[in-house]
Amino acid sequence: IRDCMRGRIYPEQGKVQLGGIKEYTEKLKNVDRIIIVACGTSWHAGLVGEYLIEEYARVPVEVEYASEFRYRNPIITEKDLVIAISQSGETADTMAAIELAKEKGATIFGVCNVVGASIPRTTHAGVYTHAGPEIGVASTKAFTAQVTVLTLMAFYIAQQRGTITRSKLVEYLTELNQIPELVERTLKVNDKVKEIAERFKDSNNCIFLGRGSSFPVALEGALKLKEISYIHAEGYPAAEMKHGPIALIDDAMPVVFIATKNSSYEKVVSNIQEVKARGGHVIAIVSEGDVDVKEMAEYTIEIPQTSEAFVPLLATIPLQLLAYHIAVMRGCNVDQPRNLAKSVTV
Ligand code: F1P
Repeated sequence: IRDCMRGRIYPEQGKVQLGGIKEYTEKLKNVDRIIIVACGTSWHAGLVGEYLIEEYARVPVEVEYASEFRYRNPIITEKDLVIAISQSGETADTMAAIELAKEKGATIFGVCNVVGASIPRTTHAGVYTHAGPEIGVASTKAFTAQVTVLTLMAFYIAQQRGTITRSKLVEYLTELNQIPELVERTLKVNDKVKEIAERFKDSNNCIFLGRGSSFPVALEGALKLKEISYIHAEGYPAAEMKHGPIALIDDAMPVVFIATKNSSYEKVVSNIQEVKARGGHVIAIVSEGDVDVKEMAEYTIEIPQTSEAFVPLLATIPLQLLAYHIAVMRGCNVDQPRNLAKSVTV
């Protein structure tokens, strides 16, 4: 996250500078719609991006699975801005989605990790994530870096369009600048997460629930568990639970909530009560010092309090650790999960 922000944010001046897209300032000022295309974990980062760009820059955003987008006949025009997100920069579905959008005249930005990979070579402009090499197949630090870049992009676009005041930017960027230290503090939850992993390592299923920008975090928590522990896991918006998934809750179901003290806290608390009433085992990611959820949940994991915009950067970490510890305890190879390739090039 630190490498990703270096030279790009100036908290005291309330300024974001993104050299890779600076030639497109006029485009960003006038753009009517942004389409984000990506696969897997990168798609989840895109959903966080949607939340941030709509919230701060007030531009409508659509987030599409590249693997689906490329095969349908989507409406794209030269007015659109397409942001392709990919850790490897080689994912065939994302490449094909870019080609399709390019043919229709859209402007394409890339958010990639591997410098000089195929995607950054084919896009018009872009921002690198600088997360360093991802050793394991499943994306982890790349996700955090992608979310950081998308946060910077949201503030950058907001700055160009005047949808955010300088004083608000000073406030947000000052907080963002402190996120690397808060991540270090968050990593201290490791022993607690290990204890939770020990308790639930033999589960066959797991549900992850969150609201707002924590919904993609729930999706990512579920994907990590699937990818490296081979446990069937699903992420849902917490409010969607009552429309179906609630039928799955019984005393064999662990349910992981992202329940930090942000705008939807009260609503998440009532979702926790609904799960508890059906015998589900509640594991909750909460803000430091939380009292209410602590009384209700079987396990809580405390993370530092932040503005809603930055919750995904912290809340994802305990979920990645949970998937990691469960995988190790089940004897799975966390770096080389079965059936998965680092770059899906077909
Ligand atoms: C997309 C992705 C990863 C996943 C796995 C397979 O890759 O779905 O998110 O962890 O490695 O590919 P990318 O386009 O971000 O490189």
